[in-house]
Amino acid sequence: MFCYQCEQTAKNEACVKLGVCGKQPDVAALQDLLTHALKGLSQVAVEGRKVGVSDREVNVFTCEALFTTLTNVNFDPEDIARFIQKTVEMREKLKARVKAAGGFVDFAQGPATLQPATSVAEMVRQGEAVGFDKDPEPNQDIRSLKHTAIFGLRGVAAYADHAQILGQEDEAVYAGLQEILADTVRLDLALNDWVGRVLRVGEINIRAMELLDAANTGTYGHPVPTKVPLGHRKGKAILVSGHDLKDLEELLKQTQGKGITVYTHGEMLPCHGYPGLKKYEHFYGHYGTAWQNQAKEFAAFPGAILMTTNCLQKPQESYKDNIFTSGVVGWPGVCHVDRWDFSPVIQRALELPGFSEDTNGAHVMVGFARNTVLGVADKVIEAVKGGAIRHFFLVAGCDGAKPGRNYYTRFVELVPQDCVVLTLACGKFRFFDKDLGTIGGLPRLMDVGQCNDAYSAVQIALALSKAFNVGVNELPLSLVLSWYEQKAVAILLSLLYLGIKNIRLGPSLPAFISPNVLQVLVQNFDIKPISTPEEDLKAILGS
Ligand code: FS2
Ligand code: SF4
Repeated sequence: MFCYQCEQTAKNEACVKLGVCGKQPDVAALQDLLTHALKGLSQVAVEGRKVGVSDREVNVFTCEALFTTLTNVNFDPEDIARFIQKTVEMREKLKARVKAAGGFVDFAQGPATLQPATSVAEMVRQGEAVGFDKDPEPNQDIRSLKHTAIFGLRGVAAYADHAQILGQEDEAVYAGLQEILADTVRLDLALNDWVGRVLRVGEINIRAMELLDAANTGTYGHPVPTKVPLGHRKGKAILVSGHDLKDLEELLKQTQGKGITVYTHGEMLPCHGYPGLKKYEHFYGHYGTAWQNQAKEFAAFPGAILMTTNCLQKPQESYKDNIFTSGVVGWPGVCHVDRWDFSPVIQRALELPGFSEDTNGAHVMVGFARNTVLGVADKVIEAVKGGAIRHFFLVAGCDGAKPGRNYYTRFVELVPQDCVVLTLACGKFRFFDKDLGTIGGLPRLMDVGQCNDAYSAVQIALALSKAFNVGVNELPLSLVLSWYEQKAVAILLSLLYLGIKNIRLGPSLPAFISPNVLQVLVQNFDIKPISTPEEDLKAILGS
């Protein structure tokens, strides 16, 4: 096995025996074979577009299948094997259409000719031969950029899949994604070609995130500032984790009038701010923190749990019968619900005891996405010009298990009173319940949303740069980011594509970035690894 796509990879080099995330070697090999097969499907899709053939089913499937290879999404070898078979079936059907239209399909070798074995065990062997450590690319730096592009495309695929579920698609996203995936098969591209392609992944990702933003706000309205209780109500309960708004909506519809309260977990917290979701009276509070604490938090939850996207960890025996997966998520032996029939989840919630009493207590605020923040842009600009707000920090990204991540808690604690902290994604659970007070009627801590809402943060930065008539890099704004999985890679590439400089990145730098590629990033974008909160704040604020 060889997997080095996420931040917690073993020794910050690669997981070679077993995934730190719990991924078994067979699943790792199957995911490599699936990625290989998708490269082949993409090669045919690229040839198809040259003769006017683009197949929506193939495009949607490409994203869905790539999404299964993200960290902490699908651990079920049978699921991945099915995706491989379907990829090849689709490829052959597409070849026939492309050929009929006069296009090229006679690939002599490579992923477009892959014939998957009939048994899963044999497929595992096929996968072992096409892993990231077997990449025939001889140049270490090109290999690094290629792998960065593939991991970034996995993130793009996740966003495009979410957007598509809510009816937002763009052929240009599918075309760009398949073109670059197909290019990873080539050995004739130079280093600079790959620098360009890596930035192009960032560009495609902005469009995918824009589609997702339109999908979420178009379906459920713009998030509004909303107080979310951290306690619970007496009675039966369902906990929804992951990132999928449509799954949550369908579950809310299906649980209406059943005496069940629905709570959010992890990245679902910002859902409380959407008018189209918060209108449900039985959609109540938030339970727990970030994904890496789920074993402890899920074990203590007295109801059913629905895991909609990343990040799933190995379910413990104590709650294995209470947890359900949907969409592309999977764990062997865990009940997978067909979209959108949540009756098994509801049934289990009714069997379980639920909470025995009400609790009152703390709450957090959500709903500070672009519409809210830009709705008070005048106030913000006035506060900056008048000197009430000195600086903005976007402290955002993923959470994770490494001890070094308490940097982000400490950083937010140390941010001076005349500065504002914007946050998004699950990294916020390091400080989300802190009361940082207000500046001129504005909260000092504003939750922009999920990692999926990074587009919203970019729009806020672009609008401010327009209002102040300066470039984004000249704004009194610093990005202090934490990464973990491949959506974060895609977002980082988007920020680089936009020319955003001076990003501080932690808790460690990606293992797939070679020393020379890192040097290019430092030279061109002034990317910096985080140091200590005290030193970084001093360097940013100059005091
Ligand atoms: Fe957090 Fe995990 Fe959102 Fe990432 S919930 S690390 O995959 O998607 O940010
Ligand atoms: Fe290791 Fe991350 Fe790959 Fe899991 S996803 S096997 S933790 S590198």
